[in-house]
Amino acid sequence: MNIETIGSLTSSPVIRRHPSNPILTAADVPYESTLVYNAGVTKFQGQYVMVFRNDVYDNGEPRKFKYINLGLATSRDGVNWEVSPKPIIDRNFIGDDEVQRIYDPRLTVLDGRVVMCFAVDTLHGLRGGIARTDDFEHWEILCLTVPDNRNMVVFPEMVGGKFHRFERPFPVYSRGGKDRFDMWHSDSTDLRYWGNSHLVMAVENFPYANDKIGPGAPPVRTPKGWLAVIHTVDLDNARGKNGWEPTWKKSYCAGIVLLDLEKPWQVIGYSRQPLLVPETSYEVEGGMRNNVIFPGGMILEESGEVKIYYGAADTVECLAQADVGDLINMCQVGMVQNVEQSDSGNEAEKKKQKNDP
Ligand code: BMA
Repeated sequence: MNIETIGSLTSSPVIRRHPSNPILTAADVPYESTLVYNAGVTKFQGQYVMVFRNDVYDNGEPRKFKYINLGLATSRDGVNWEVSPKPIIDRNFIGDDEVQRIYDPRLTVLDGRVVMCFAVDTLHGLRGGIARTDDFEHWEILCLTVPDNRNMVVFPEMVGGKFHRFERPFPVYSRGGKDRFDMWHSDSTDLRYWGNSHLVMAVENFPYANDKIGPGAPPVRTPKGWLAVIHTVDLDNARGKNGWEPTWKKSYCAGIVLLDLEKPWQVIGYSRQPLLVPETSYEVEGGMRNNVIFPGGMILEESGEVKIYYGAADTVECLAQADVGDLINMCQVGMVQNVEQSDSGNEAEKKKQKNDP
């Protein structure tokens, strides 16, 4: 398969990795744990709350996968975390034998309650789940999509009388039979039934992605628009063994997008440069899958500081910070109206597909 390779990328100067990174690892977890990453993070009832993915391998040995569960951690400052004594969610969460794994949680506080999106691997495909809780103990399952869908994030408030979510389905036939996965939007009046779907952005819109894009953290409201962090993936067949994965050829970065406050499926602007690129040792070395930055939490502080939480190398959880004005400026440099209808995106895609036999 021919692909246009992306080449080397660098992180934006506006983003600062926290000096305490990684802020959560398996060593912080008081139960069986090998990899701690891809957490959802929010502020709830006066503290920071994190639900993290905990992968367990036999003796911590690569390729001896045992199970995944989700753990809970709380923090007063968003940097130092205390992990609850037991995991909170495992594959029995939904009460369906089809379910193999539940992972990649994202948290939104909506009407004073916590809404969690999560990925569900089943025997018949990957489903996107939405559940709601007040205490991280009792949950109400609201929605499970048909396959294949993943990376769902729910907005923190209703807009135009509707709930809103971003999601990342896996179209295959229409996208050349391979990864060309894009970010979509749907709305709902009850968080259970979703529709009115729109394409928000496609992989070919991003000069630094050639494989797929998807929602990262639930968007935050700013005066200029909804600010959303996304993940972007580039594939390079020249990449060899990378981490524990024998044939890992992908690299995951974070990107930043600004969306219309009233019509959150419409892109106002987005940066043509990545926000965060795998560069530090905990992102590029010794991980399960090196070169992965997978954002799942974004918090806008009153000071204007934005905290972005991300899984690094599918192994540890990290924090990066930026000023909200800088992130908005990055998007405004790349202003664009109605990306989903842009011909240039379609032309770029046609060109790429023509190059792929
Ligand atoms: C994605 C998901 C994430 C993971 C990433 C990189 O497709 O499976 O959970 O972090 O790949 O391995």
